[in-house]
Amino acid sequence: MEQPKKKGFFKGLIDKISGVPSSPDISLESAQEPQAEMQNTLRREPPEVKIVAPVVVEPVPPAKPGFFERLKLGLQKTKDGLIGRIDTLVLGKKEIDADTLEELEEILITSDVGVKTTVELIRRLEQRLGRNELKDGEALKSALKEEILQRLTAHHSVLDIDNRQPFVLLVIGVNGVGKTTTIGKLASRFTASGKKVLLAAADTFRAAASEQLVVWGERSGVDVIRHKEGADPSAVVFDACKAAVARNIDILIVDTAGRMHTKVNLMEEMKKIRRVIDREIPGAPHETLLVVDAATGQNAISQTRLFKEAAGVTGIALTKLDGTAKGGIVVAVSHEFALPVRYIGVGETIEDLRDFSPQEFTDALFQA
Ligand SMILES: Nc1nc2c(ncn2[C@@H]2O[C@H](COP(=O)(O)OP(=O)(O)OP(=O)(O)O)[C@@H](O)[C@H]2O)c(=O)[nH]1
Ligand SMILES: [Mg+2]
Repeated sequence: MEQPKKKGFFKGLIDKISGVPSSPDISLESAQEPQAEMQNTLRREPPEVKIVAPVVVEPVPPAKPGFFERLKLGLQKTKDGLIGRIDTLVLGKKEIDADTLEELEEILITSDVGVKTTVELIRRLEQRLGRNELKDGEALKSALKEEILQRLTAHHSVLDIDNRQPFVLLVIGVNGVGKTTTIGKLASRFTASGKKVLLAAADTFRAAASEQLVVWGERSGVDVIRHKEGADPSAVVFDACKAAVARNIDILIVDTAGRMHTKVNLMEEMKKIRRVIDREIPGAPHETLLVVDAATGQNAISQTRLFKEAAGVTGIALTKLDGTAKGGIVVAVSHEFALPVRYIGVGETIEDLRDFSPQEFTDALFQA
């Protein structure tokens, strides 16, 4: 028996719109149909096709700010503060002189660029002024940008997790700086890039801490090794290391309780955690990431100093830059402690945790 012919997509569409089923006319058989009828069919088609077009057009989504624009938005307060004040300082100035640099010094220090770094930056700018390189405000701004970029680049390196397996990332810092949130964001990013991630809830200080980590884990389908509230954090870490090896994990991220660098027992607990990790996975942790809240200004500097001495910090994550005008802290922390800033947080969403790039950071700050 002869099978009914299948209609093409296009013909089906025409039928739907015209309400008249198009016979299999425009096929080979239709060549034998009377000519007038065939012309009718052909005459009908073009306007119908025109009607079809708007139906298949997808609605245009509202434009989202691009990656770089988001960074600029996240740094807006610092742009307004630091760069805005520099703009006001040089506005309409015919020439840059020693007084201008003195005022700039004050702006940098009050924007938390740090005394040591500021003094060094101003010395360099004075030298440039002596060489007649700072003709106007724009020249001063671009010289400052260059000097800052140079210092940020000197200590910069991205975290390379590919050279060890499992790579162990230990995350430390005082209360509420954003450790758990940063870990959650990192877990999603590493998972999205195809890595096998495991989390260790070594903050056993309060039950809500491991719950919070589990919620983040669920978002990206990542397991969390956890014990009961009040358990020994070293025991959690021991289990997590065993599991990471057994499951062929790429990166194990260890969340710890917020601790003051001044509390001796908590710092001792940290050392014990490190010893256990090293015993289970020799050479680990491969990175000890200190999370600091950028909005805490000078406290961020003293925390970095003390944790670096006591806990073997190898990299920094600076969070909450979106909430402060004192983003100069990024320069201070990196330059004064010769530590790489690995990540910056410029908001609450996953995309707002950025790999730190000195070039991108200075561009975002200095660009209008
Ligand atoms: N605006 C903003 N908020 C952030 C950022 N990073 C973290 N936060 C917020 O900071 C708050 C504290 O974050 P947590 O991750 O719980 O901090 P923690 O260091 O783990 O805190 P403890 O476990 O209590 O020591 C949360 O409300 C986060 O959403 C950031 O980059 N920008
Ligand atoms: Mg936490």
